[in-house]
Amino acid sequence: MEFQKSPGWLDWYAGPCRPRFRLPQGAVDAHCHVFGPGAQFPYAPERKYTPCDASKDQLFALRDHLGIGRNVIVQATCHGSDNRALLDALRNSNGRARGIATVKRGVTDAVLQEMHAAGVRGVRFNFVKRLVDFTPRDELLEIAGRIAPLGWHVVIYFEAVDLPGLWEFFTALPTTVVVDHMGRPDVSKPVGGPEFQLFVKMLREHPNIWSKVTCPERLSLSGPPALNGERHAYRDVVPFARLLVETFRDRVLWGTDWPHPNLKDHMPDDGLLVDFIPQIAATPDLQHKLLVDNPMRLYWPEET
Ligand code: 0GY
Repeated sequence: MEFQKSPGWLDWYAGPCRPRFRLPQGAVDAHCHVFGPGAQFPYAPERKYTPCDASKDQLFALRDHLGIGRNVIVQATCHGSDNRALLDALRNSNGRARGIATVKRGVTDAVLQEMHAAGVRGVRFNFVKRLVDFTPRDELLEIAGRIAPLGWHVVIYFEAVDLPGLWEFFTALPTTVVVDHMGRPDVSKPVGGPEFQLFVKMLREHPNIWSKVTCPERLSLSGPPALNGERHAYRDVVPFARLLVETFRDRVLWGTDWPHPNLKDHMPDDGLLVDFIPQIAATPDLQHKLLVDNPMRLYWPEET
């Protein structure tokens, strides 16, 4: 099948620099995706965007180029609940990738078991309205109840303004819960203001909730260095990520978000995203927890 990518969509950047920051041995990219290729793994009819292809081989090449050890591949909404591209990537990773799937109510135990064998360790619930249609809460709770006995967790994606209405649902989930992209704060608002502090309160009061400190390129208003002439990229995101890394040091994860879906103003150089890490995790100890200890405990507990 031929797919035409959505207008304005930027392709991922094929010439990333080699990072100056030396990642610790075995660092995990805990948030990335594969897209298709559409000819082999068609995009879902219900998708809200059509991406450019981004194959498992291209992801694994980036992993090796950046000095990353392992990946956690997150099912992207353009594939709906058809997890074939994800499973294919996991099965071809030599055990160096785990996955987060999207499933529907009624998924059979046999399918869940098959996914577990391939390396799936969680499901994603998406509340970002431009990406997905609404799914009733009782359906999500039913899915959470089904995956909990497998030791899987729930990944949630939402925007900061929607947290008050979602709070009760999130804090009632029976599993470990991992929040994508710091709950998408509006970084033009103060880090100590009510919006981000509500998110911090949720983590403080609920030790089963973790956060990815990902996507400075998506959240930033100050932008990358080439646009604003500053030495450091994504300066306005730093205080948010840093606060989480320092306060919840055992519950934070880092990832590239490659191939960076839905970016329309600039596409980051993934090498520079690696160089961003010391700004948000300033000591070798914090870096090791963020990049190795935490993701290994969550995704490869048998090796820790
Ligand atoms: C991300 C962010 C986005 C997209 C998706 O599954 C997706 O389509 O997650 C976004 O558009 O903000 O995590 O990749």
